Formats: sequence, C-alpha cells, structure tokens
Amino acid sequence: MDVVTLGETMVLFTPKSSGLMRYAGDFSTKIAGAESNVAIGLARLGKQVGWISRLGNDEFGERIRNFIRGEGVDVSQVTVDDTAATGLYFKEKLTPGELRLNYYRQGSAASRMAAADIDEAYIAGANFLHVTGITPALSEQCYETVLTAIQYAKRNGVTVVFDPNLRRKLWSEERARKVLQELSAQADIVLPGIDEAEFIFGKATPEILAENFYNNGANKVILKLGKQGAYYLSAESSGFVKGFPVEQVVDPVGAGDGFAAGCLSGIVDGLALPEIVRRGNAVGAMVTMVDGDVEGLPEINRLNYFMNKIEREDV
Ligand code: KDG
Repeated sequence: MDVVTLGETMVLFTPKSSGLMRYAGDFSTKIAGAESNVAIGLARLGKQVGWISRLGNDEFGERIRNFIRGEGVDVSQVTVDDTAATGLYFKEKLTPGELRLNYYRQGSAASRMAAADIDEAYIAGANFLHVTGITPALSEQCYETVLTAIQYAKRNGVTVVFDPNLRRKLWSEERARKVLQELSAQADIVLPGIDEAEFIFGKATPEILAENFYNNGANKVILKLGKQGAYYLSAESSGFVKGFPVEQVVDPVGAGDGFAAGCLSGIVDGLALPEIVRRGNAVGAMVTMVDGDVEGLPEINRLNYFMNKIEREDV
C-alpha cells in the first residue's frame, strides 16, 4: 500500500437552486470527506490506497462504501456501526460566489471511530499515513484514534502526512489550535493553508510560518497560498511554485484535498520537492473547475495533459 488514510465521509447534498436552502426543492447527491477525497485522488493517479472509517448501517453508508471501493480504494478496514447514522453535509450556494457548508454529523457513525478500529499491521503495510485535523475534531474518541494511528505509523517507519484542514464549525478555537499544533509536531510532512498556519502560529510571512512548522518537528512543509501557488521548505531546499491559472472556478471545495493528493502522488513517485508542489497545484486547480468535491480529481493522463497545456500556453 502506498498511502493509508482515515476519516469521515458523508453524503453531500447540493441544492440545485442558489439562495437559502429553506427554499430548495431539488438536491443533487454526491459523497465527500476530506480524507477519502485524498484517497480517491491518489487512486485516480494510479496509487494503492486504503481508507479507514466507520459508516452507519444504512443506505448512505452503502453508497459511500460502494463509491469509494469503485474508485479502487481499499475499504477492508471500514467498519459498520449499528447504533449511529452516516453523516450528511449540505453545500448551500448562497450567491454564485458564496458557499455555506452545513454539517449533520454530530454523533455520526464515523464520530464513534475508536482506537481499536486501527489495525497496526495495516498501517505498517503502508509507506505513508495521511491524517487531517477534521478527524480529531469529531470526538474525543476520534482524537485518540488519530493519535493511535500516528503512533503505529511512527513505530513502523511509516511517514506521517498531516493536513490541518481547520473546520471551525466542529470545535472551539482554543482546542483546535492546541490539537493542530500537537499533530503538526508529530507529522513528518505538513500541508497547511496560509490561514491555517496563521491560526496556529499567528500572523507572519509564508517563510516564517513554514519555519515554525519545521522547527516544530516536520521535515517537509508545503504551505498553500491558494491560487497563487505554494511555498515549500525542507532541510535541502526552499522556494515558491506558482499556481496554475483556472479558466473558471465552478466549485472550490475539495481543492486542498486535490492539492494533497497531487503532492502525495509526487512524493510516492520520488519527485523533487518543486515538482511535488507543482503536481499539488495542478490537481488543486483542476478540482475547482468541476462541481463536487471529488469529481474533478484527474487521472494521470489528464493531469499531464493539463500541466503540459498550461506550460505551452505560458511560453
Ligand atoms: O475538504 C473538503 C471537505 O470540506 C469536504 O469534502 C467535506 O470532509 C469534509 C469536511 O469535513 O468539511
């Protein structure tokens, strides 16, 4: 296995009309969850990926499992909870450019994940463990589960990748800051957005923020600056890689997960850090041009085509 990840995936409802959701009659349904978005992105890029989670014993749980399995992700470690439902999430388009995410996930099956759900041998069989700051925000038990997965990774030589993915609706600022700082200190590779970095360490330049993560324990830091690109820092090098132009942003949600999938695929392929970041930028950009959190994730041919096309146009 190249990468193993764990987290909650929900059924995503998007009203077909814009404006307040109370007036919406028709919804489209998809699936979404930061960690499974990354897993699907990696699988589309030809990587071997596993996703650990808990689903409700319900039709939405079946849908999620079938979809993720259908994308080629290993779901053998997904358990079913008979006493809690699969989480839901609604993406309200208030105006063409303004989205509001509404969660119905409190007490969900995934929020009841437990350390006992993690099989050490499964983690040990991977080269990378990818975790985000969403899972520890779901419950105390989920926080313990993430710590356990990291502990298993560390004692088996598995590289830990951490994306803070700050979701303010899920926990208090104080608790979020403490846990995000703690988990970034345990990770080998961190992928924060600039806003998340400032949330954790206070306002500063990208260079200083990246150094904060580095001094905190990470050996590779890739700091996302949205559509502008990303700044990277490791013991060997540092620099900035410009983002790819996007014709029209259709739906920005999931771009960060696309970025993570692009970077991780580059890391698995042993690329140099600037090339890793370039892939992250490209996948992130491609995700924003398609509706849905995972629908825009490219296969390797499309990714190469997009990167080469933009490069030719740039000359
Ligand atoms: O990263 C995109 C996510 O916001 C989305 O897919 C849903 O996991 C999700 C969350 O917690 O917001």
